[in-house]
Amino acid sequence: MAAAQFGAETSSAGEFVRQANRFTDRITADGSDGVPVEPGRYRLVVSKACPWAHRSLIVRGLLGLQDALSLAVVDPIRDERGWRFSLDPAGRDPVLGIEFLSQAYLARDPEFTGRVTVPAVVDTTTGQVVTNDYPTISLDLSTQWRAYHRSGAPDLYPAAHRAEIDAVMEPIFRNINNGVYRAGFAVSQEAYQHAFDDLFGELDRVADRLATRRYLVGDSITEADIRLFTTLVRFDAVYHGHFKCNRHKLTELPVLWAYARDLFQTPGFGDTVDFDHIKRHYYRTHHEINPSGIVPAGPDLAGWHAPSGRQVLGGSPFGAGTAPESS
Ligand SMILES: N[C@@H](CCC(=O)N[C@@H](CS)C(=O)NCC(=O)O)C(=O)O
Repeated sequence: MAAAQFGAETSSAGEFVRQANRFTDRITADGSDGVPVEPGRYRLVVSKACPWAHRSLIVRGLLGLQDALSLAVVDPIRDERGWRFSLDPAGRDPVLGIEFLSQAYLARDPEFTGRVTVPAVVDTTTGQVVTNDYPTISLDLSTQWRAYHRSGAPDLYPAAHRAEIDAVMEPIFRNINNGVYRAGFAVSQEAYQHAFDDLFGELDRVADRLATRRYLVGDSITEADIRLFTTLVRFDAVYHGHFKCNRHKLTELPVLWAYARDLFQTPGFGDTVDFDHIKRHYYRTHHEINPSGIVPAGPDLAGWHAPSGRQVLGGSPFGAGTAPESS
């Protein structure tokens, strides 16, 4: 949205400064934050276009939480009223009975004036949004919803590796996940260049790390890989052109391209990727940077299915767990 992207979230130096997440209640096993884990009570609202929402979609599927936590998917095209449930019959979410995600935000806080964002978790008993705090949504699915994980669910945030996972994820968030937005939404040449340098510097560092290890931390997939994947999978389709992140395409970075393909071909990853939603969302809703709204026809996606050759690095995707049946 114009006002948000080039107004409240733009610094005087022309940098994109992401708004803080407004609702941060945590749904916990012991209910310590007032909202206890309860199967069937909450609804995860995602856009398949959105990298932050995509994390929670992947985690929910890998952990087999589909029956415990239901899913609503918004239309990738926001209109001036924001995210819409226009993919659903009669344009309403069948569980929440609302047409716009903003209704759940306003049910929680009638004064809310920030950006209405996905992912969001809504309490179906009140119709109110509980949290839009994307970093904790996915981690809490791993740590707080254990009682409802499928048998064989992987441990995506293993206690023994948490410090390392957190340390690896921090610069990935700053320079890569949010870095592409900092490049794309910069409104000064300096701010753009800074974001661009941070982004490709970090991609180079991460590629070095992944040259000899199949996954970012330990021998199996963790939350860190999921967070990196959701940006990499969008890279050539949107960030390279639309956000001007064009030192290289992902397909020109051999280690990262093979790593991303390896994950894409892992059950629970590629089957959650919707390139149509991704492309239409970015190119058609960021009017300031793509006024024509033309959605590029490329890139050719066939390469995502080429073998990665990464198995030789060892490790196993789900550690002591098993692959999900379908996400
Ligand atoms: N909640 C975070 C991250 C989630 C986020 O930005 N989601 C995007 C989609 S990728 C969104 O919902 N944008 C709505 C808007 O810009 O109005 C934030 O506020 O920055």
